[in-house]
Amino acid sequence: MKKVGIVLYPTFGGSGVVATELGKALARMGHMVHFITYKLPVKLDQFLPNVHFHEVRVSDYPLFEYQPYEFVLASKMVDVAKFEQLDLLHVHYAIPHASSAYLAKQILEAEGIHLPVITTLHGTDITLVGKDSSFEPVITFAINQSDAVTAVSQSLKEDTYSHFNITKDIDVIPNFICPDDYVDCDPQLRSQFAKNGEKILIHVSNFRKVKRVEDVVRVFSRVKEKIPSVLLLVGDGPERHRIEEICRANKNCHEIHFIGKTKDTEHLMAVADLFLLTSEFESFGLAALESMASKVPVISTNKGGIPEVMIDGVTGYMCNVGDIDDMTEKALRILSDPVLRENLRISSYKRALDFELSKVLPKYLDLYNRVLEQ
Ligand code: GMT
Repeated sequence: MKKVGIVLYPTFGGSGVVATELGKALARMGHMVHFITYKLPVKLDQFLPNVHFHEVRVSDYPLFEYQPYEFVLASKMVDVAKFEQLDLLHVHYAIPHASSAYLAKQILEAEGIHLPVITTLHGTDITLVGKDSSFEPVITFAINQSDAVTAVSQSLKEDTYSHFNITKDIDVIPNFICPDDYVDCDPQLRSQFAKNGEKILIHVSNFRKVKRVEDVVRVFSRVKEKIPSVLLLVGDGPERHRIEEICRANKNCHEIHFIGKTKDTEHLMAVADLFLLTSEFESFGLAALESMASKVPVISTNKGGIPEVMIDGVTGYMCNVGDIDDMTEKALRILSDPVLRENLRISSYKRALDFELSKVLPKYLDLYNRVLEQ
């Protein structure tokens, strides 16, 4: 039995979901898991044996214009590591978790306690935030000082080496799904959205610019000219208001449902005929994998790690970023051909099973053992 600290973002992002599900799986195996972050993680919504949550509380001292979260986090890591006698600390997302972990490790070292640190890179920590040169020295240092580093795709591994001066080996451990979490289509729920038998397109994201949600709306607008359809937009974020304004201006709000944030994306995905992932870039594209696990084919872009998850013509189709014509043509092809759609549904699910938890978890456990033997 190992005692593992997991540091993560508790919000609706893929990195938080993966970190939480990993911790839950470790706890089910009998390991003692300690989640450390500033809010209860979205997917940690019920009591589970062997799971503990340690909230990082930043005091609101008026002198600080910016609250020193990194230091409070490092102090919490030290506290939990000492009193729960952690064997290792696994941090998800480099900024600021890897640098706070380095600080915690040094503090513990000074007290004669050795705490190995594993950093998992998820994507935007490297590709967007990480490329901001003001972060660069800290990220490079923190990654190089980690006892082990993983990336969620080969593409992200290569990006990390090309953007930063990394001397450490990076293991690629892909994201995963828990097949039991996915459900079949609920006809009643489906008919709530598709009252007259329309086709259902869906997009799930945090509505950041990188997701190009406007492309989703543009593809949908062209699809519905040919095939009666509705669009479910699930999630929330900086771009949502602008997208809502576009839909209002186009007067198609009655066909586009803004669902907002929900913990239960599985039931919504299961009612859809097609998932659209129009991102400028994805280090992995967990949303595409989740859709495939729901037996819903995907039209995605072909950037970053997406081609490591999607198989063109098998799980849906991949298109160039911003190629609305191609995305529309492929969407119409899928929506108008029930035999093709059924084949894609079956093969998407089959492909998703390549990433099931039972195949990915041993890779993390091997890494934990390796780090503990060092
Ligand atoms: O971009 C997001 O949706 C959030 C971000 C995160 O850290 O939660 O997602 C990144 O990590 C996910 C989990 O590993 C990947 O599936 C996403 O592809 C990646 N996002 C980007 O690269 C834009």
